[in-house]
Amino acid sequence: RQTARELRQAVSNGELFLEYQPVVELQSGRLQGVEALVRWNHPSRGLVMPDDFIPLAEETGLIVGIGRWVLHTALQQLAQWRRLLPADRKFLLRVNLAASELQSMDLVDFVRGSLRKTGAEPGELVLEITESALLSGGDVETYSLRSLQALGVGLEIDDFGTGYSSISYLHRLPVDTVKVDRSLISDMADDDGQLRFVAAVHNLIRAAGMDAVFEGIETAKQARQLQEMGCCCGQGYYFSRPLPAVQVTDLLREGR
Ligand code: G
Ligand code: G
Ligand code: MN
Ligand code: NA
Repeated sequence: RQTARELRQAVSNGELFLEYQPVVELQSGRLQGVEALVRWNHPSRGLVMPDDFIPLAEETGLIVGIGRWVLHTALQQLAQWRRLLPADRKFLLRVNLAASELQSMDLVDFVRGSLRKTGAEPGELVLEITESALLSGGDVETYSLRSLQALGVGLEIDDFGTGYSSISYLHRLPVDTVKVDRSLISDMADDDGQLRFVAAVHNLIRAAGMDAVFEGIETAKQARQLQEMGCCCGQGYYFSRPLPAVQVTDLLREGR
């Protein structure tokens, strides 16, 4: 088990790195963008995945520094990809935001500063926030969300369907898109009831004025079913695992 001291050093020692998982447009098969996912290259234990250190980072408050490193590093990478892409090509960078990052008073200033320094447009950035973080929001969180929206940054509910998923909140939350949790689609391919349920969830999201991204797509059949529902975008091992930045660069060079 990792200690707080090790995790604190991980940031300053440069032991964290990012991978990027493609988000694919289901109709065209092209990349709509990528989600940045942090990993820890531990000096003795080797690769440590976020599920094994993000909870500790949240408990200790280290998540704020880690989150800023992630955001700035990913935006710098986006600026490099931007140089390869035609000016009119839409390409979105998704970054996960932990609940406690939203509570930080200067989050919005940091995001604004990081966008300016890297030259990224606010509309190229989407921040993924879990339902529970969105719903537990106090004044600071609400202020942060409204300010980020005013800045032009996209906001997305992450892991939709795993928290309370209160339908009454869906159309009131200040978010633009919904990332539906992979547990919702896992049985869809061989369960008609589940397939109808997923279609209903998609309709609900559309009725709330938002777009849905489905994650955890592992088979061609799931991808086709979601495409036939008219879903915009998806993410999952069927399309690609999380990749090192250079491999995303290769995909973009190939015109994907
Ligand atoms: O990369 P992987 O699929 O193992 O990610 C597991 C979990 O860790 C996911 O829920 C993801 O949201 C979270 N996670 C990955 N990178 C980050 C990050 O940079 N910040 C935060 N807050 N969570 C992350
Ligand atoms: O919670 P969040 O959506 O941020 O986390 C994304 C996590 O989901 C990452 O850990 C990523 O490795 C994982 N993931 C991405 N695609 C798939 C998939 O198709 N199947 C499964 N089981 N996990 C996936
Ligand atoms: Mn996510
Ligand atoms: Na998710």
